[in-house]
Amino acid sequence: MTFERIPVTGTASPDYRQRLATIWETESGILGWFSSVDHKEIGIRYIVTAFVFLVLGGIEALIMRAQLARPNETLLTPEQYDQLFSMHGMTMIFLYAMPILSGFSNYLWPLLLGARDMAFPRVNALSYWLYVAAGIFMYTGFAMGAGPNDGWFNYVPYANKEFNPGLNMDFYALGMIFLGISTTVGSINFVVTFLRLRAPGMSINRVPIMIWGTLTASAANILVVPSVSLAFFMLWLDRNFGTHFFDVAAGGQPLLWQHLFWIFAHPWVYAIVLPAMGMVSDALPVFCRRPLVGYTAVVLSTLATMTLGFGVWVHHMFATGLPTLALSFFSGVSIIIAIPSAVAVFAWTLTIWLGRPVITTAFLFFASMIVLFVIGGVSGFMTGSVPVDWQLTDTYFVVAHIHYVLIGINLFPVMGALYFWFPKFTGKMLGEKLGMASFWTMFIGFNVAFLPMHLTGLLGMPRRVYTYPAHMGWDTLNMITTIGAFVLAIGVLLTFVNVLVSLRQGRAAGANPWDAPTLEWSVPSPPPPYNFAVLPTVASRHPLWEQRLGEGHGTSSLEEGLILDHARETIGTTALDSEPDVILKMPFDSPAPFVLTLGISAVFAGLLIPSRLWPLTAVGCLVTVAAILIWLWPERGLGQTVQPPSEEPAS
Ligand code: HEM
Ligand SMILES: [Cu+2]
Repeated sequence: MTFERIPVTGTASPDYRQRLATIWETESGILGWFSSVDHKEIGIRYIVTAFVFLVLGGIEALIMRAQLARPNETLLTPEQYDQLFSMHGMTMIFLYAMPILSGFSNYLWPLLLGARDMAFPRVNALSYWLYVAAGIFMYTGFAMGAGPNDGWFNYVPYANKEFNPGLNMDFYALGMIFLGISTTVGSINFVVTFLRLRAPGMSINRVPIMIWGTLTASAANILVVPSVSLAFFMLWLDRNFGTHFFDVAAGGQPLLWQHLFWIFAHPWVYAIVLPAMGMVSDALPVFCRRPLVGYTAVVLSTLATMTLGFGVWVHHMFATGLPTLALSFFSGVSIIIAIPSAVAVFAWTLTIWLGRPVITTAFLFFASMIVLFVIGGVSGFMTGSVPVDWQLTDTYFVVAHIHYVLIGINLFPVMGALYFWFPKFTGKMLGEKLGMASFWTMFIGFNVAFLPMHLTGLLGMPRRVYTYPAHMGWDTLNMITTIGAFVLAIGVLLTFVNVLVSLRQGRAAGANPWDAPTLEWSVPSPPPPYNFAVLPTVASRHPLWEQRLGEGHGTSSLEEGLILDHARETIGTTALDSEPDVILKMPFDSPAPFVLTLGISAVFAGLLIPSRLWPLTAVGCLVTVAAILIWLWPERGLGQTVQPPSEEPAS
């Protein structure tokens, strides 16, 4: 071993726990709140913030649906509609769907892996603050009547200064680069945490599938976010400094925008579904009282989906006049992706089939995802085929498809995950009666809203239009869709009510209310600030089910393990076999990530009108540098050579 200090093995005595609690606790009060780097705190904040954005995006959607309920409606002007559908898409995709999964992952990863925090707790806090700030930044534009108004895909030349002279696109372009920093640092944190912080014995074939989902999504983010950041940077230069990247008249290339955007945005679709699929793969089996069928196949299919996912972006560009040979290739790959997705669907179905499912709200949300995923998959198959897509593209069929995919395999599993992990987060159970009511209202409302949209699309109603003439055969279908949308919204609301009620008077949950097999259920609910008193040693994929399954011969050790209490410490392990390797010193709380975010926000605000606001940018740069200095200031307590206390055995 490469330890400078040999860690002690033992069990957790009460005063050892007490010592850990003092070391790990976040200071109370407002300063503590802005300084906390605890992954659980950050995870909850991510989840709450993302749900706030879900509500905002949902309200935007309902206003649109009110406008579209009847032909020739004049509730909204075309410009208002443009901003609403752009903000809705952008909010749902970038400020809800991805961050909500980051929230669950932030909270759950260290617990699932048997660690005390993420690899870089301060970076974790930074990614949260940057996300909030970028969200506020883009919504500031909207509040000023200058929100993005060319769709979340933001095609040039509509987005060029010539056709869009306001600040709308500058808010969006800068906001996206801003948010990209958050995503990138967050993703790097996940990858390093995966490589170094798994409990001793958790070799890569014992990692929960949710970890694989977030890991592949993070790896993808690191590869593709630069593409979209570059695109938005070029757009910002075109708009503010007279460059001509996307200007045909000067030899620029509008299609370049679409390539750079979709090289990012298609894999992004997997980034917002693979972690959700992972949550289902881990949680669904708990209710079936048996392990997931085909662990290895599902892990490999996760990796395969992501890998193929990089190669299909052109299916969003079938109608742009690219050479047919290219179209055939991208169409082929798009359709092949159905294979790994089907592997996951078969694994879940078989798990239910072979198990004895306990029907709870969480189970229903997870099981319904299978149905919705199949429907979304079939329509995806259709739009993946070039000649069919030529008919369907830019009709409501596509709107139906994206919502089956996004709501079906992001929102539904997220709701399920909320019912499943809420007891761990809060120590309280969510109510089952309200839960069931919420599920059925959502499920029925969703299908009433979006199933008929396939027909509306087949009948030729174009998407992104703010109204339509009467007697095209679309009137009734649109009215049904709008009613369904409101029912769906009521269903979501019921879960929020459930959360509020349960926080006050929910039934106490206990450590493991679902009798689940993974490590997060081995600690109290909610977990103590240090997560694990002794660091667990893992001998199988289901440490808490070993007795029952005869797996790993019951040799995981959760009561006795490494004792680390010299400061904030956790154990670093090797990448493949997870052998203990080093004692990692974790940072203390610090306001630096928050201050850094303020600095970066000022920089971006200044760049909105670069010619006039440069002093703001300059101040922002100074604050940023100062915050980095505070962040990096050497702290004695972090050194690996810190003096060991006296109980260290002489070995
Ligand atoms: C109550 C639930 C929802 C309703 C009623 C709804 C409704 C709509 C409507 C009316 C549009 C505009 C269609 C058009 O004019 O082309 C739209 C677009 C869109 N929605 Fe939703 N939506 C809902 C939830 C969601 C969720 C949860 C997500 C993602 C997680 C999402 C993602 C999108 C995206 C990406 C677009 C495309 C925007 C664009 O074309 O620029 N929606 N939705
Ligand atoms: Cu795609």
